[in-house]
Amino acid sequence: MEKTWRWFGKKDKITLPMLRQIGVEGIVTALHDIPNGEIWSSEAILDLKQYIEAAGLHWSVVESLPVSEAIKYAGKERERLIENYKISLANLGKAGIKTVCYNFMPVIDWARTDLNHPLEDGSSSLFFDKIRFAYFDCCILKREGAENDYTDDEMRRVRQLDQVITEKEKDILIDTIIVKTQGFVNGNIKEGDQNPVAIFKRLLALYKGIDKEMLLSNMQYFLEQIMPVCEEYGVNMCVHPDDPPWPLFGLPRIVTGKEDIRRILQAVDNPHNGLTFCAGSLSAGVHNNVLQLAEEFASRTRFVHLRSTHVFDNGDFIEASHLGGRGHLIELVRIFEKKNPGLPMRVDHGRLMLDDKDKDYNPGYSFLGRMFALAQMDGVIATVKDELQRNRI
Ligand code: DNO
Repeated sequence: MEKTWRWFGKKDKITLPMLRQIGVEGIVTALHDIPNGEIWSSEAILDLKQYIEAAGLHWSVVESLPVSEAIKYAGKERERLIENYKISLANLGKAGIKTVCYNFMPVIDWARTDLNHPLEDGSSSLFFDKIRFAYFDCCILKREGAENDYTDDEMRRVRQLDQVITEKEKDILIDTIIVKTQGFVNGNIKEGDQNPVAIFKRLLALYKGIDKEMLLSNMQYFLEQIMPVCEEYGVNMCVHPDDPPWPLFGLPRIVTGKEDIRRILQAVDNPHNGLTFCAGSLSAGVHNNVLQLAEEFASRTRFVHLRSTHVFDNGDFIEASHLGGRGHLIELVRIFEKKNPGLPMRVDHGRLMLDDKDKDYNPGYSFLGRMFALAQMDGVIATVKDELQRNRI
């Protein structure tokens, strides 16, 4: 596997020379300053590419070239936005950047409820608390019919939480679910936006009446339109699974597990229509067996996110050690190195530890925590390669 790292561009506090020192080979990045839906020009792409190369690294993967909402809900802007997307893809292909990660999650990219969940050893990790999430949905957003998406017991606990939650905790919950986790991944809401809850409600309304089948057919349409460009320039698209892999806020989700992934890959059965195998997102769903998914989809995987989760009996989950949890990353590396060797992989997220505190890194994207996880995965990859080589002799 190629060791890559998600880097947020020239303004990232974690610099390219720092990444050289810790054994990173390839860079995963995007033109973060270009608003969703606008064209990535060749000049801007080449400028960043050369900046990366001047540091002795190379731009391995784009994460993400964002898919605008109007493409997902088939709004009237769709054709123009797809044309723009095609031009950006062609410009990337011409520049030799051929792996493009994207997602098709409506309105909200990944979701967590706690960005600093304390661990016994003094470090912290990202956490998803089902009841706090339901609280946001039912009592802050006050989404119509939201209570129907939760069990009676969950609603009882939501009401209990309502008795004790403070205004400050509510603000943090809003900030965590729809602001802090979204802006830096080119999501819909950014820090500093006024009244994020109202913006979020407006976005949700765009999907009224759109069910899973419609979203899937919009995705198929998008992929069919862009495939000729991908073929011409050798660009591989790789969809990121939904995180967490189940419907949120009454919105359809279409990349949640085995059946969904099969359908997408078959609907547009072209090697340029591939998968980002995010072991973290997939493992948060107890319906997913990550190793079976890897066995089945390794040949269509173009990019791997190595991360793991631990899921609690009540449905809460925490981002686990990269050597533990439901991601089974050791065996996962074995499967990929056997079935599709050399794929770019990045450690996805890391704990907040030691000097990471108070650095204001993007949530999940600490320096020391990710460096620690990268070192662990580096060891795993080296061990697996050694095993495979010795077995061949
Ligand atoms: C969060 C990330 C996601 C991912 C996008 C890909 O940490 O895993 O934001 O980058 O969904 O399009």
